[in-house]
Amino acid sequence: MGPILDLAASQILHPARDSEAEHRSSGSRPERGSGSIKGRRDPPQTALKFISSISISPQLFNSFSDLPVPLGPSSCTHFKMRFSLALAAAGLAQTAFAAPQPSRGFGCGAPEPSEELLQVSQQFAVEEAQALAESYRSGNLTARDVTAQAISVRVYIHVVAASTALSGGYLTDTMINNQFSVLQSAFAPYGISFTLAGTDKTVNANWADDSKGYEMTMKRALRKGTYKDLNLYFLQKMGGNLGYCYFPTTASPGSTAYIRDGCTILYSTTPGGSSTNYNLGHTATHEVGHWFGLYHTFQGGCTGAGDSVSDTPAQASASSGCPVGRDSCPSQAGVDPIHNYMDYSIDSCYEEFTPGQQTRINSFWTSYRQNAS
Ligand SMILES: [Ca+2]
Ligand SMILES: [Zn+2]
Repeated sequence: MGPILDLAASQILHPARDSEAEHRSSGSRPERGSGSIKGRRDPPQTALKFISSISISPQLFNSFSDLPVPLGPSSCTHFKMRFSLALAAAGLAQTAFAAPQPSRGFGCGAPEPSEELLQVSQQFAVEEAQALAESYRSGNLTARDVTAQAISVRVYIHVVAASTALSGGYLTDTMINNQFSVLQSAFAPYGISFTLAGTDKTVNANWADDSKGYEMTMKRALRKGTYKDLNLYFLQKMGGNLGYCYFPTTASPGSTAYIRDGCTILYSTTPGGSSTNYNLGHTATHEVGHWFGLYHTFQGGCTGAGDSVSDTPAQASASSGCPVGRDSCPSQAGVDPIHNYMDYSIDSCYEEFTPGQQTRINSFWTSYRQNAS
C-alpha cells in the first residue's frame, strides 16, 4: 500500500473539522503493537476481520496493531495519526471491501479499538452476563452491586499551554478544580471516585499543540503515578479534535503504552471554556470513559457486537447535538443512547452511563489497572 495515494480517501473518511464548536470530535487511541492485550486473553490475530469493521463505520479508524505501517511514537501526533491511520485503513480497505461510507460531517480522530480489544470486550460481556445470571440464581438481587465494586482513582492534571494567557491554554486553578468537580460528579453515581493527586502547568508552545508531534516527549516529562492513576493533559490545540484517550492494555512501567496512557483534552472544553456546546467539562468525562475501557455507543454500527455493552442500544453513527428520539438502527431495540457520555452529543445532552457500562468499567479495571504498577 502506498500511503500517499490514499490521502484523498482519508479525507473522505475523516474530513478535517471546521470548528470544534460544531461537532464533538474525540476518541480513544488504541494500543499499538501486538502486546496490547496479550497476557490476558491471548486473542487471535485477525487483522482482516478487524478491517472489515472499518467498512461499516465511518468514524473508524484503526487498530494500530493491525497497521502495516509502523507509526513511531515521536510521530504520533493527533493529526498525523489521524491521517496515517486513515491511510492505512483506506489502503487495506481497497483490498478488503468496498468504498468507505461518506462522512457524516465530524472528523473523529478516534482510532478504533483493535480487533483484539474488541474481543476482550466481547469476552467480558459473556462473563458479565454469566455472573449476573449466577447472582440471580443464587437469589442475590443486587447483582449489579456485586459486579460493580467501588473504584477510586488518583488523578494528575497537566496544563500544557502556549503562554500564560488563558487564550494560550493556561487554565486557572479554579478552572482546573471546576473541571475536576465535573468529572467527580459524572462518575460518582457509578461508584467511581477521583482524588486530585497533583496539578502542574507547563508553558511550551510545541507541546501545547497536539498536532506538532510532541506527545511522547511531553508525557515522558509530565506523566505521574502508576498505570492505575489517571493522567489528564489539557492542551491549547488539538488539531480540530476535542480529545482522545487510550484504552486499558497490558503496559509495563516505562513502556510506550505505559507512558502514553491517559487522556488529552482541549483546554477550552473545561467548564466555561470557549468551545461552544462543549464547554461543560464532559469531553473529559467522555475521554475518561475510554480510559476505563468503554467504546463509543455507536461502535460497530447497527449490527454485530457494537460496543459489547448490552444495555446501550445499537447506533448507526455518532449523534450530533441532542437529537431526542433519534433511532438510527430502527430494526434494533431501543432508540439511540444520545444521553450517554459515550455518544458524541453536546455536553448539555449528556446524562449518564448505563449499568452495563459500569460493569464493563469494573471488568477492565479489575483486569488491567487495579493491580498494575
Ligand atoms: Ca450496545
Ligand atoms: Zn470518544
